[in-house]
Amino acid sequence: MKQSQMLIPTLREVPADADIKSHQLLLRAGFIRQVASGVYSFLPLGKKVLKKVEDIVREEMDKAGASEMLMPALQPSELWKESGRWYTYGPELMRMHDRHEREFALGATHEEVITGIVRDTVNSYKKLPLTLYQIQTKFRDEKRPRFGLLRGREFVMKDAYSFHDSFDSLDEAYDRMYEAYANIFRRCGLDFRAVIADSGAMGGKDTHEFMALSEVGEDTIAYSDQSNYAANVEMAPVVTEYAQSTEPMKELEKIETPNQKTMEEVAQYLGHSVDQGLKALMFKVDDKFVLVVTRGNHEVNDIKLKHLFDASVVELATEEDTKTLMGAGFGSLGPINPGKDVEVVADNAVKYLRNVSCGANEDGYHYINVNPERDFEATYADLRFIQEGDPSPDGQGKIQFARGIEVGHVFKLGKFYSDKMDASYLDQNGRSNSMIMGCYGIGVSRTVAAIVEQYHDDNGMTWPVQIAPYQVHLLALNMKNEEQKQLADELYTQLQKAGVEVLYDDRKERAGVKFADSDLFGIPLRITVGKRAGEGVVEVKERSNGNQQEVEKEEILQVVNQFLASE
Ligand code: 9G3
Repeated sequence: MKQSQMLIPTLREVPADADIKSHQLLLRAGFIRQVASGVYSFLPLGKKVLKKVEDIVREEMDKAGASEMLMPALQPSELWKESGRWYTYGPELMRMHDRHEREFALGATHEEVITGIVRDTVNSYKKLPLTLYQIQTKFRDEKRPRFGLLRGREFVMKDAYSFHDSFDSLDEAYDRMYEAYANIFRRCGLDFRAVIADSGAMGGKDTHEFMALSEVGEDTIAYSDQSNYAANVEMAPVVTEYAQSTEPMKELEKIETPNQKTMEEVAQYLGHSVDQGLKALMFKVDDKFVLVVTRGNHEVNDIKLKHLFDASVVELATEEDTKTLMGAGFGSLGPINPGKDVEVVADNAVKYLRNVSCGANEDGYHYINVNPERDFEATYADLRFIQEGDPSPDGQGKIQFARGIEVGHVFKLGKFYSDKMDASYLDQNGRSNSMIMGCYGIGVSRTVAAIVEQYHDDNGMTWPVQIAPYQVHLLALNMKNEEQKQLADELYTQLQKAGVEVLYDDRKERAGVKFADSDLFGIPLRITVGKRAGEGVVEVKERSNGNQQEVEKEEILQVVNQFLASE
């Protein structure tokens, strides 16, 4: 394609609100353009890349036995009322009325729509298993869209759904999808980990997230330094064996600790390290109030708390509720004589401690010489976030942290939707059963940004060849010079005929502008027609490593094919 005929509005300056590389570079290189907060257009070069990722996804989905379809973004509220999610989702679910005042959701995901279709069209075990997928635009009204394509309000997702008459069949589909995802992200050139994840509000049990490693990722991965164990930090169980402290128990004492609020302040005031103090936080777990006790140096893992109570909503209680229940504010809470309507749970790391401190449930007072086995009742459980250095849950090595961008998520849904929406089938005994489901998502537009996060340098993007918008960037440095123009035109025609994807910079621009744009776009191989055009000699340069060589025009096709074959 000739650049003189394309729209590639490059920007000199980085937009103020773009504070990660992928957002900055995709905007500056004219690959995307913001229309509204969290809403982007894909301009020609960006669209080319998006399509490359989609085509890889399509190939692997088809290979995994899934059939592509396309569902509407406009979803009648009736379906979401059947699943109950019309009422459980808040402002994130974009809703609208049509001209007849009928209510619709703009599709954030398609469990309801696909279950509605399969319920009405599949009624026998003979028709199962069935895996369907689409690549489609999703709408989620994020409160704080940010990081460009990484967290948008309209984005491209591949979502697949599978239907089964047994959990074994679901396991098979799940494993095939898992494998397909690994192929997809490998072919996209991503450095990724599949991590054990939390199924969130989706119900179901097993789920894995595919995380592209990146410092700007919003998720934290806990992985073993000696095995391939990896989990979203929310899910990683703590398997540390705690030993009973052998320190003799001292007499419990109540100490005045005026204006000492934080764990650090109290520990310093009482002259002990933070991990010798108990932290007590009040949570609202569904409609119950729960005081969660951990060591001062640990953090409460609210996902583990949610699973402990099998709750739907877990949030910190307000200070007001806390004062009413406990007679004290946040900085003075403790498990000794808690409010009567408060359930006390404690992390396993607390159980065998001796002579620690905790809030006295009286503002400005703490207890010292607190001994859990003697001084308070609590239900013990694994309630803290795992920390770096903790033993890996698989018993091999120690846990390290990394940050990741969630680019894929696979779920075993079970009967969550088929029960609610009566998607049933007759088994071989003629009995009616709810179908068993799986669902599998890839953030396609998010994957584009994740690739840029892993493939860029100070001058711009450095696309892997299989994802790049074009394979070759052909620059004629001076289009007014007849020799250069002629040689460039000739090479352009020859490369296109050979099926090479060529972007031809035939603009009447200065060489410096052309080189800077070329570095920014990140097309893997650059051919520059310049001063030695008259001798039929051009320069070939690899974008990723800067290797360059002078090449006779007769050798060009062979050099290009050799490069493409080697990537
Ligand atoms: C909503 C809104 C946001 C949502 C959802 C629904 C996330 C929602 C989870 C999923 C699960 C799977 C199929 C593909 C793979 C992921 N955010 N999820 O269901 F209404 Cl506003 O989307 N869906």
